[in-house]
Amino acid sequence: MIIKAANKIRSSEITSEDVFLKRRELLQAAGLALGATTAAMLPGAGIAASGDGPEGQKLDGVTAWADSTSEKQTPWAQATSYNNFYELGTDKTDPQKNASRLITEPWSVEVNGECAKPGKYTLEDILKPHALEERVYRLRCVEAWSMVIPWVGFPLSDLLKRFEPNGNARYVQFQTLHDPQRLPGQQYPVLQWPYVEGLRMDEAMHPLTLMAAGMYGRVLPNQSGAPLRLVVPWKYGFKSIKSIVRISFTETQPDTSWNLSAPREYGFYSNVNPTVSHPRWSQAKERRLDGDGKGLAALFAEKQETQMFNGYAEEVAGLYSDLDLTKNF
Ligand SMILES: Nc1nc2c(c(=O)[nH]1)N[C@H]1C(S)=C(S)[C@@H](COP(=O)(O)O)O[C@H]1N2
Ligand SMILES: [Mo]
Repeated sequence: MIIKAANKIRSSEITSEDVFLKRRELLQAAGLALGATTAAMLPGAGIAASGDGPEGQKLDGVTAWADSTSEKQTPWAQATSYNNFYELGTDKTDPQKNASRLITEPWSVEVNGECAKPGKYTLEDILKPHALEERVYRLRCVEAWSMVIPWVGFPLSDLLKRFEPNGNARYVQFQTLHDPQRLPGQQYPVLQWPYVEGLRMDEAMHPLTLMAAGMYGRVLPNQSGAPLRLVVPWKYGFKSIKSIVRISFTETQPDTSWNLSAPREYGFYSNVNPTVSHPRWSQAKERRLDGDGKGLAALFAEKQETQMFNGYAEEVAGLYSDLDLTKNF
């Protein structure tokens, strides 16, 4: 791969990066940037992946899902060094640097709201009844880059059914761990913490919606959202909330972090849609991160067309037949 000199990159290729560069400048101006050296090496069940190949505990008994994409996969080294996880820093390379701060043991998930089986479930309670599947999905960030990742998990619907949602449950909200020691980015007001996301109940119960506990055959590395994260492949990446500690069944549409932060730019639905531009940049194309570089080398990845619903239109378009997708973006 030819690495272009920075001054030869057309501005149209880097528009999406302006956003995070600007956020970093703002943070630095305020004296709030996360130092790369703040990450203390503390013990924990999760891992802070930093090498070239898959690291972490191997997951046993994983079966291959029949409908995985056969597109070239994002190499592990790239998938774990170019991340959005603002609780571990706002630069793409920060989550890897700060990953060891996130201690994931013990871990529990609180389930509440409109269901018959609310309560506090340990990670083991959550995982135990479910057979693990490997599903290779595309994940596309609203910043116009995408990856192809072999996730390991199980359908979210199988988990939600266990809590017996009642007739009032029309939505489900998810919340990330709130702990500024283990997630030091929460010491800075970049977003309202904790990070929250939500789905309509039919979206949550859709067979493509995955609760992931691993990737590349191993437990999730911390920067990827250990120990439990959502993967909603037809929606922009920010819907795929990481390090989940709470699941709430609600009657009304729940708050979501990016909608709270910038409602004009990020709607509740956030379906990947090449025909609806973000107010500040196009969504027609994406940089596919499937090369060999690490970290910011991703900025030079090849561009390709973005597909409606990220290529999952056949499966999910029917969920939105009653909605005007330019209004419900
Ligand atoms: N808690 C939390 N979850 C999050 C984020 C975040 O900042 N905090 N970023 C989101 C965004 S914008 C994207 S694109 C994906 C990135 O997932 P990846 O790092 O595994 O590629 O995580 C999403 N989940
Ligand atoms: Mo994103």
